Amino acid sequence: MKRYVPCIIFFLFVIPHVIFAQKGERSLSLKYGATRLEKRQDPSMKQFRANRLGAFIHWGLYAIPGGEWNGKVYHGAAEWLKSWAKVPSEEWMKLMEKWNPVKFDAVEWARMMKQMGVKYVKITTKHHEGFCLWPSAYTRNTVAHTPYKKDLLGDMVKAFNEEGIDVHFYFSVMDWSHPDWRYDIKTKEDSVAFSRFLIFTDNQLKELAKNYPTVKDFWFDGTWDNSIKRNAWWTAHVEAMLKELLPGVTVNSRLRSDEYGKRHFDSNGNLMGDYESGYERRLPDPVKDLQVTKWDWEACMTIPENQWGYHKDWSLSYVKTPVEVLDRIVHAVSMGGNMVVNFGPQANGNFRQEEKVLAMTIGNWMKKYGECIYGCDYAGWDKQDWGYYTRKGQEVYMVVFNKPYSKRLIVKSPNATQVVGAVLLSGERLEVVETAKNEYNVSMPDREPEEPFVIKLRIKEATGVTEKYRDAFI
Ligand code: FHN
Repeated sequence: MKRYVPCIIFFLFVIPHVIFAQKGERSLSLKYGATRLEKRQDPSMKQFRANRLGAFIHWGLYAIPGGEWNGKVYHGAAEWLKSWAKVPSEEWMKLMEKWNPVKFDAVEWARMMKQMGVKYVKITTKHHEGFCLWPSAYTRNTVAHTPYKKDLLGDMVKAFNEEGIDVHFYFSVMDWSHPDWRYDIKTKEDSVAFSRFLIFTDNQLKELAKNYPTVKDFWFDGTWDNSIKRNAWWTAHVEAMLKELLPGVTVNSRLRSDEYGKRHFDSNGNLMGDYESGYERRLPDPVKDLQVTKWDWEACMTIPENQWGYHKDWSLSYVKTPVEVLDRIVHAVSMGGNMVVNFGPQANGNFRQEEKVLAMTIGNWMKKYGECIYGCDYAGWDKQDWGYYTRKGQEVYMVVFNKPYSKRLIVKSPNATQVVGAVLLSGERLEVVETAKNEYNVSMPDREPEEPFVIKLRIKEATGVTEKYRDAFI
């Protein structure tokens, strides 16, 4: 009998916990799990949500080699070159001697981002390589010890803020160049070193919060290793520490682990941090994955298939067109998420031409149609093949990406919601024909736009269901 005791305990206690956890019901009492069950509704979080469109800037020493080391071009992400080419830290950090982005102009960057219509920019303060864009007092691996010397981060924060753009800090906890960084804690020595590393990281985070108090968000990365997962207390502590230092600040889910090593969502299935940050270079399915509309989330996207930092050869993978990037932006908003489009500036401080064109094209579209993005959310209407719905209060937007040969855009409204009119954002009216219960045809404009376009629906809610329709008896 004794032999079966562990099995009985497993089936009686562990399995039910796992099942409840998957349903997102509270069953385990967690010390380091989610701190709330609903979306945050304070002004800072509302602003984060309303912003909807952001830009990522991945900029660090990796921009100097641009994906090539000792004559060999590596296809992987350029910011991982140190790892692909197995470059020792001392050698990698010699790149600091060449860091001199003489063409960098923070004001120009901010103008470009403003023109693109982004409401916030996420800047890599420190990526996995360990090089800091600010003059940190806690390491030598900073911009202060390069020929450039000046505080790049400070200049960016100032310039972006002056354009009314919020600044978010990307921060990699994993630091390949710090002697105390560990992937796992296997020995007493690891444990001692890693404790020092966590103090070092706390100091850097406090320094960032203190020196750049207008920062609105911390976006953590490099937190997936066992060393961090075994220190769940620390992830909870960092979230609390930053929120105390910077009231209103938002923190992504990627920072957090609970005491069972569960990341993003705790062992009860509840979101940790303020918004989910697992959608990287991919998006939830707009029909099957509607559960994401229950929490805040933010996706990020590269323009080539997988290059965040500057890589000199973009021909090595597929490069998305501006319309494809736009499609992803609208897709995210239609499911209640934010989208962050990545840029990897060159080492001299210039953006590559393709990125400038993309930013300009998206910006021109946002100027005309941004009304269906900013402040918008999941509409709750069944997705149709022509594109996506977004919604702001009583305004329901159709964002049309695929023109139908029938010249009719099918709309299926939720129960007790009638469509009583449709207009282009220019004001031009479109014909609406009711075709069945809660089904309509909206006609295409006479002059069909040569770009994705937006139709605003006029709706009436809770006015009673039309009785003229009968379902078939089957
Ligand atoms: O390894 C990084 C990668 O270089 C890049 O910074 C992205 C951005 O989301 N995050 C990591 C991978 O998840």
